[in-house]
Amino acid sequence: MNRPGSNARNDGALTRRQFLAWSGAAAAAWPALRGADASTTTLPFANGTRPLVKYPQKRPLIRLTARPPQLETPFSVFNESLLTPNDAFFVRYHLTNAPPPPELLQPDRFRLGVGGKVTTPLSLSVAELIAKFESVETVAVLQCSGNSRGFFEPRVAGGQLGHGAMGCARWKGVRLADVLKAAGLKPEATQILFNGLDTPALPATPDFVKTLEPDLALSPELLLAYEMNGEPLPWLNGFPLRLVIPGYYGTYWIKQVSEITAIDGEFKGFWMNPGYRIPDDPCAAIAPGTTPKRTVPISRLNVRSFITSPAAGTAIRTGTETRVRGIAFDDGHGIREVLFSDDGGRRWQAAELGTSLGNYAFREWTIPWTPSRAGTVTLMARATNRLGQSQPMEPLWNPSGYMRNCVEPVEVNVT
Ligand SMILES: Nc1nc2c(c(=O)[nH]1)N[C@H]1C(S)=C(S)[C@@H](COP(=O)(O)O)O[C@H]1N2
Ligand SMILES: [Mo]
Repeated sequence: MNRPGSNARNDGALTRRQFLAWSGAAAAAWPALRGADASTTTLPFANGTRPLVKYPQKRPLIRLTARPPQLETPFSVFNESLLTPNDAFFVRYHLTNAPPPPELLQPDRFRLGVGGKVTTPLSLSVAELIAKFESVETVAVLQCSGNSRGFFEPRVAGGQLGHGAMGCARWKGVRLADVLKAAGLKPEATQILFNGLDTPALPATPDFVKTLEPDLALSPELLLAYEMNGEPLPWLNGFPLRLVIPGYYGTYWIKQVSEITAIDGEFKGFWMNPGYRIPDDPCAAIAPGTTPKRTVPISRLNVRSFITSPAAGTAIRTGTETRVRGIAFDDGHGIREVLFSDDGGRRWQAAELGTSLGNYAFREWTIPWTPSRAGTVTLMARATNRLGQSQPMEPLWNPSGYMRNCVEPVEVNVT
């Protein structure tokens, strides 16, 4: 299948013909969208075997559920480049009728509506958004709240994900703040609601609606994005328009966003409460197996780092220099330091940080390493951001399996 807009004009708006070029096959696939099984892979925890499945515009990805599509990026992709390729970027939807069918996404049909407590309600096509508002770019990590949930002990309900529900992309779009200013938020607006075109199969299932406080929604960093890594968004990542909220968990990054509504009062929707809440505690953690007394909506990313090379289980020869490589990120303060240990965390050495693609991006780090003794060796990385926030050595626990950020040991075989 063609990418949407493989021949798109540089302004990101697709012509009707370009849209039809990719959407025909997508529309045919939609009624029974489940991808084509390629092979299987096994994530490193109990019941971790998953099919690798090929979806439209995607290379084979690790499938967690077929309907709605939940696809995870194979971890080796994070060793290939700092920007996660569009065809390898993870996919998460909640509702059965997702992604929305291509006919709803046609350039002459899709509209973004802005209404509620505003002085001037708007209804705009993507081309009109691009024509009326300045476009800007930002490189930012998108990570699901439940990334790495499969490693929780004791285990928790929810998608048993490895580390592949994250990715870093260059997003291009118009500023949400500019659009909200054009609509004119009324002073009584206390929350802004965001809804996409995906819908539940049953009326009893709550629609996926998320809210932001006006202060955050008016921050110049938030985008209504129409491009990802220089191309129109893939269908499964929100084509033709999605919200980008650098530094915040993916749950707020509404895809196929079609309705923005300013309200007074507090939205009571399921996906804000009880959905996507964390213990009201500085570490978002409680004693394993217990229930939190108070919860708050999940918000900003914590600090994480990963070793992407060598991969777990790699055989390495004593006395041979290898370059250990990995990535680190936080919620936008920026990574200050990554430390590396080859003895299970007793001694640490500073790794070298690569070029920064911006404070919200994956930051590459490397360190030369020459193993000196044979056997199973445990490698570790630990990042600290510019606020001094770092990663715990032991995992923290909460009942939804959110925000895992402990040091992730990688065992290699030195021969
Ligand atoms: N319309 C819509 N947008 C959505 C969701 C959804 O179910 N529907 N899921 C959210 C969640 S929880 C995540 S983690 C991100 C995932 O973005 P991706 O599929 O592009 O990786 O989308 C968010 N936006
Ligand atoms: Mo998510």
